[in-house]
Amino acid sequence: MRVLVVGGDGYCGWATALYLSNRGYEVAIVDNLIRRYWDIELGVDTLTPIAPIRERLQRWQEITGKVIPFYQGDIQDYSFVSRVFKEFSPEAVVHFGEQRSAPYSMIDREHAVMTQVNNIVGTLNILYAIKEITPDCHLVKLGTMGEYGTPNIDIEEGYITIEHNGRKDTLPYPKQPGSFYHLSKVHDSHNIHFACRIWGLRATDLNQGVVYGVLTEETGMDEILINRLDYDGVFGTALNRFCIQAAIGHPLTVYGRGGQTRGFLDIRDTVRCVELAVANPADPGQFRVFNQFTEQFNVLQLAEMVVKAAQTLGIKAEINHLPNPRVELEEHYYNAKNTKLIDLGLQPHYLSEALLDSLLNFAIKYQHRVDKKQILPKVTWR
Ligand code: NAD
Ligand code: USQ
Repeated sequence: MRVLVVGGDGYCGWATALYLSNRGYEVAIVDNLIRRYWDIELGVDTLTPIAPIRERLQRWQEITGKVIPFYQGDIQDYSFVSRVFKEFSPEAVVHFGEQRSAPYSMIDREHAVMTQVNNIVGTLNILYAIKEITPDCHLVKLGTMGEYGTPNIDIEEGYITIEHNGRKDTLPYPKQPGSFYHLSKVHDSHNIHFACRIWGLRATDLNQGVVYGVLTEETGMDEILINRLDYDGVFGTALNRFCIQAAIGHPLTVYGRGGQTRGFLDIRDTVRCVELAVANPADPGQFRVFNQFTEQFNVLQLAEMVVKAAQTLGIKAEINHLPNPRVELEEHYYNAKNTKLIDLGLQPHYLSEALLDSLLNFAIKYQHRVDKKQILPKVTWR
């Protein structure tokens, strides 16, 4: 099957492109490398030294004999998108190619506008390219668990059945996202749902939780294939940040009380979930939503697990409750469903001492690359 991985130079996209290629899918990558530019804009860098995309792909070919064509361009440019669709004729598109940091989207008006235009226009162009060029192609779109927010009722997978004034319907689950970034995902979901309804497109929205970890079978094959691992206050995410902070002796940055609960998953499960969605496509006209996470934790629990794992490596880590730079509930009910991917065959890698050890050791190996000035959060929501 021909699979186009949009955003294939990024954290989830790179791991997924190699995983699918290794399993015999014919993969091509689209990316405009803007993420590497955003790092430069912010003066931050990944913990791991990532090679230029063409060098990465060359190495992959040398090791496996598999060729992954690379299309460099911006999916906001429809002439570029349509050229790629005509040339590659994808049977599935896995779309990771967005600005994905909540803090980045909250820096100021320019960054909020840029995030929403980039994400919503890019996705719309992909929807039009599918409709006009490859109408049977299945869109697998990366959404986020953050679309739902933290409601005081159970979170369903995309839809909820409601009885109102004696009538009953199954409707899109209410959305209460927590940043202009998370809002861009809500807008995308509405556009994709609409395109499925009016044009009969097939799509799966993967509402992914926070991803952790860095190694997958493929990215661990060679130093040149190494994946990115962000630790800074804008692009770094909770558990990855805590491990790197512990490794360099920085107090763990729990925002506020730390009762914020989220869904989490190992990057090895990200790649598998995407494959499951690709291998089991939605029907024409169907807009499926899968909640893509394997476990729920609150951030204080995660920090405590990292402190404990660090101790066994002889590192004394401590937790610092910082004033929360975000506007979010710090104590709340949270119970999200996540059975659809399990039903398709996902066998989760649950968070373990072994994974924390490996992340801590990874961070120790590259600790000389950490810029301590980039750890504390600088962007506030207010
Ligand atoms: P990333 O920033 O590492 O990768 C995104 C890639 O998309 C980058 O290589 C970037 O250059 C590319 N890109 C962005 N805009 C583009 C455009 N207009 N045209 C072409 N390429 C473009 O992000 P990630 O962590 O790999 O996340 C990938 C997707 O998964 C995102 O949509 C994100 O919202 C979603 N997601 C990520 C996480 C997580 O914890 N990392 C969790 C849930 C959902
Ligand atoms: N947090 C801390 N300390 C930190 C970093 C974060 O306490 O040092 C807290 C945040 O306040 C928040 C929670 O941890 O309550 C998660 O924050 P995060 O930065 O790890 O993740 P988030 O901003 O939600 O965004 C990440 C990805 C995004 C994806 C989202 C999935 O960057 O692309 O959509 O995870 S979800 O959280 O399910 O919406």
